[in-house]
Amino acid sequence: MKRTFISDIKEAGIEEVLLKGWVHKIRSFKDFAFVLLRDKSGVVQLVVTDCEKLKTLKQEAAVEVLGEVVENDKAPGGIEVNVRKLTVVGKTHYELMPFSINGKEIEASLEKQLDYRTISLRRPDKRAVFKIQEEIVEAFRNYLREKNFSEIHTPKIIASETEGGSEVFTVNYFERRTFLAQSPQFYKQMMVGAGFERVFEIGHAYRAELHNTWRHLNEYVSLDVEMGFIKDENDLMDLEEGFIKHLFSHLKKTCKKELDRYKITLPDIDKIPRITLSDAQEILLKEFDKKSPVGNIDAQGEILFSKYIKEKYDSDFVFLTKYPSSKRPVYTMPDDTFEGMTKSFDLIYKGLEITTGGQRIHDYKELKENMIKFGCSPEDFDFYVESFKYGMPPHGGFAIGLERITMKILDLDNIRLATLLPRDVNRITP
Ligand code: AMO
Repeated sequence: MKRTFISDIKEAGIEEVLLKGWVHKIRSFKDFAFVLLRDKSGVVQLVVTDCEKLKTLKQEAAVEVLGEVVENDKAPGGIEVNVRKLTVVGKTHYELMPFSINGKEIEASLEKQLDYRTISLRRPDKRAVFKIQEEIVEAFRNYLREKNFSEIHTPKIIASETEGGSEVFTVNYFERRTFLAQSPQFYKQMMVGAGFERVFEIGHAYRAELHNTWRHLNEYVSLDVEMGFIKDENDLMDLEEGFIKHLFSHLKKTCKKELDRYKITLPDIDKIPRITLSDAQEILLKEFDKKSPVGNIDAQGEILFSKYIKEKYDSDFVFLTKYPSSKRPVYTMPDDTFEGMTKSFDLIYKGLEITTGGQRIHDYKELKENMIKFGCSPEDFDFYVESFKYGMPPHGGFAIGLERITMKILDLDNIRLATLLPRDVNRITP
């Protein structure tokens, strides 16, 4: 007999079903028990009358069930299954669960949830986060493929760092000291030049940052885009704005249950405001008496500025544009019209930076000069700089942090809750 997923029982309309899943909860009575069965798609009530079996049945055992579907208004979802045969196919070997997983709220600290990740993820509400995440990836992929972007996979063990700074992990690669990629930056640009023109990558990025905060991971998934033959950075912001619109309509279609579970109503996206960094800094000072660091706004500034944008434009998103050269990586295109500034941007969503992007320098000589100006020697990046000799088109791109956008869509208060198996300063297991 073919297995039926719980969410399909009603639609299948069959009377006899084979179900597989875990024992979510047992409510025993004198000569029967209501057993809630959970699979990846939902929970259904079973009526079990085999008292011998019930004596040994434990919560979270993996089981297979043959039974008859009957309607019952009082049962969750309006149906229940009268069990004819129940077989334990995965025994339990615990005395006490690390924490209860069938209550309304999880009663375990974040650290404990992460220590016992396979247990906390058994909760449908915790797993719902990753359904949303899966659909973000799906929307990213189908939006870009539809626009003629090619999906690429670039190395994560690399010979030289790309984003500057010291936040890079080293790896022993046979006799050599190498690094874990902080971003696919150089490779995505090179592939534009290699003739793919438009590329995207969904892959891990590594940051040896010591920040142990609610928004930082040491390993995260980067949704990267790079596009050739652009006019300027506005083409990139248009592309990302289009993606956000597409994403929200995709999630409304595919994740209704999950969004409802988190009480999230996604707004219709129209235009995302684009404001220069220097204007944003002025607004922060004027409206909130908030001073900003040179060439940036800090985490509290991002929160206050988002508040201002929400009130003024009714938007959860805002692009901050024109960051100074001194605060952007060496590959960033200077802006001729704005002394000392670059054609770059950040996207802030509900008070958190989720994207950095911009136009890149595409001229070989200009790139080399900028590297020297930045105090790094072009020879160290030969493999990258070399590819600019052969007609590199004007290009640019951006990257979205997958866990950050997931966290913000669901209003989670810690990025670890949007990470299957987080890596942070203290955590390297499970
Ligand atoms: P940037 O370094 O700003 O830019 O990273 C892009 C986006 O990646 C996410 N992110 C992180 N998420 C979780 N933990 C971290 N430690 C972390 N660091 C970054 C954020 C951020 O906005 N090469 C450029 C992108 C480009 O210009 O194409 C880059 O990597 O959401």
